[in-house]
Amino acid sequence: MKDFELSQGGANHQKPAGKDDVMTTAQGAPIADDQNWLTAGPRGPQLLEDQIAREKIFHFDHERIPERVVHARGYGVHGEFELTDPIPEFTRAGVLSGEKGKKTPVFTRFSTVAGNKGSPDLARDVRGFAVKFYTEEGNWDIVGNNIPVFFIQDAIKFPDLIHSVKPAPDRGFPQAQSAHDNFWDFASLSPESMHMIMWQMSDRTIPRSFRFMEGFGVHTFRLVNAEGKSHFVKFHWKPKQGMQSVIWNEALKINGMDPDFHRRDMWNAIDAGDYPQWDLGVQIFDEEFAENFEFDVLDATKIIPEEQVPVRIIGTMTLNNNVDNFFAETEQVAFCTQNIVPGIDHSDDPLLQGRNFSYLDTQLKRLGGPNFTHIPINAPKCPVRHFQQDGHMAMHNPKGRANYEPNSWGGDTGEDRGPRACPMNGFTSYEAPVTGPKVRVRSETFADHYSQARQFYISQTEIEQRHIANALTFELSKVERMDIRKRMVGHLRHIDADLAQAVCDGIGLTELPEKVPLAREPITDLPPSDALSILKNGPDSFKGRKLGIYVAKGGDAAIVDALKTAAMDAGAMVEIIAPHVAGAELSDGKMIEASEKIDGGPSVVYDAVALVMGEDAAKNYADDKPSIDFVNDAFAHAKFIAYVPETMALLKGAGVDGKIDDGFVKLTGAGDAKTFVETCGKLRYWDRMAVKQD
Ligand code: HDE
Repeated sequence: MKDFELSQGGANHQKPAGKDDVMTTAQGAPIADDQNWLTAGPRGPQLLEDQIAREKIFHFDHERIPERVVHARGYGVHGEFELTDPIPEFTRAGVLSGEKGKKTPVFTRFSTVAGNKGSPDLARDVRGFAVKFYTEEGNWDIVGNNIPVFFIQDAIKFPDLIHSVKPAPDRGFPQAQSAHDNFWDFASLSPESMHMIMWQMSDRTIPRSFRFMEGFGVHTFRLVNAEGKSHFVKFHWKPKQGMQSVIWNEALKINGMDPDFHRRDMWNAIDAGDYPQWDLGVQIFDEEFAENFEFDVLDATKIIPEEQVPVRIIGTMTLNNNVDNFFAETEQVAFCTQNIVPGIDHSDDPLLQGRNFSYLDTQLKRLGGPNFTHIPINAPKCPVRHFQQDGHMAMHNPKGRANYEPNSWGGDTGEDRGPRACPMNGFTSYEAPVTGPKVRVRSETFADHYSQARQFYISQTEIEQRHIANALTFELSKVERMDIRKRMVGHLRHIDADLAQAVCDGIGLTELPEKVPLAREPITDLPPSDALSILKNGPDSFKGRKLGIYVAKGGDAAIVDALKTAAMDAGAMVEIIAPHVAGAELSDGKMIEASEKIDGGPSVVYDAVALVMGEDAAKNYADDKPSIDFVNDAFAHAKFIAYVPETMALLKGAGVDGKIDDGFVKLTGAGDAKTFVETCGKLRYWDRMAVKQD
């Protein structure tokens, strides 16, 4: 190759364009050289005349659109919803009342709330769970979260809540964290947030995967049937994969190791054909129940326990298709709570009503104009007919003269006269009576802030309760102002005395602070609800989970093989980790390829681990820090660990040789591999944590 060619910036070394792949400008003009700006002489100034370079840079300069003001970091996936138990008696919406087996395409976007677009996936945060159903009667969005309640009761408080949790305006940090003064200042001055705080401090906010979390519509909505009769409804998504979370110490390490942990997990699962599924459940109740319920069903800081109104499963969502283009789909998708279809209606929940304004408004800013429904990801898959016209980027433009109604163009058909409203099939609002003076007050029925916070706490297993206490201790220890810390403990005293004491001790207060004044005396004898615990709703198999096998020279090839087979038979994924990226030579003299070098494949990214290496190799890595961390972390995070006896030196190096408990499985032959994978179905050996605090 001549020096001259090398100096052409690479363009000339590529295979030349064929007949059908000639690069063009956005105006369609063919390009001869896209790698060198036109200059006056080889060393002279660049010429502004170069329309090709200018167009390329111009477009690049405008690649970004404003990120979402909340839920900026998200990940979207396509799928379908199958109706398994139609409910025409409650709603006329075809998506829920059509034939059994009816399928509706969906697009689902999971997200974190507080962090910016580039923040790590495992921030302690609420997860967004937004589903767009492309129904035959228009788009219906359930814009929900993975927690069934919210911090505030009135939408007017939302900017304050979000300002408080986002980076402080003067210093611009902390990013994607609630562990700071501003957030806890706001929360401790907003007693209504206490129920949500319990959920937020639980392991719900550090899910192992989007695949392993629940989703909730949060608000009470209405279902309206063909006769116009209305019932209230709450929507639930229940993961068929079971629920699972990580431990806080794991979350911190995963964020460093793989900030894309959740999106990678989703992409890989779908790519591998392991499609995650959620059942759609509804809690349906009438006005009479609403009137007799202990709390106001319009208050989004309250749940309706499943024991009181069972969740009826009516369909299943399967996510089975990754996006083709992240920007076009995940970034441009525009969810709106006001996207409902005939048969579904809003309630008067003051949080929902405010959202109905906010979502449409925010899309205008983010997507640049009123025609964002023309973008394919937002476009309904049913016919769209109206007289709206023009505006930025109008893609679908009507033909003909009629662009208003009433009009007398054309005959009786829509062809020339355009569309007409349809009183029979069109959307009609439920005629809920409205009375009362115009007031700016919070309803008295919203005044109890602690009863369900307590109910949530007492519904947790001991280990989960400890995690809540630890999370509160961690977060409040990052709060510098003592009065804020104390105020928070003053709230906790209304929730649970032991919890308040544990946090009080944890953050080093010498005496329990005063209880904060109550707006209403809480109910202290609400029964626990098993549905609120993650551990009581985990899976009972290792399906969809990931086994990491750390191999090194001389590892028993038959055992590695048996582990792989057993894990794959159970529907789990397997990754091989080795000291070198090239892999390792096993006992059969053959090289096994590694997916990760030990430094890049710490045990925190696996659900269970196995150690298979020869005796010399184990001795060799017994003082290797990444190898020690691999074992140590797996042990500390209560993971199941399989090991061949030859790895004893490594276990010793990691200081766990004297602590072998029932969470360890010794692999003496290929048969033990199956036992190990079956044991892994429990996901963690929690007893280890009962002895030792994490
Ligand atoms: Fe949102 N929220 N929100 N929110 N929200 C947005 O809309 C807002 C609330 C939720 O993947 C924004 O398109 C207000 C509750 C999800 O694209 C914005 C209030 C719940 C997503 C907005 C709330 C949610 C958003 C920002 C107080 C659970 C991401 C960008 C009443 C039920 C959707 C956007 C996606 C996004 C406003 C409270 C869930 C600004 C005013 C409660 C999952 O419009």
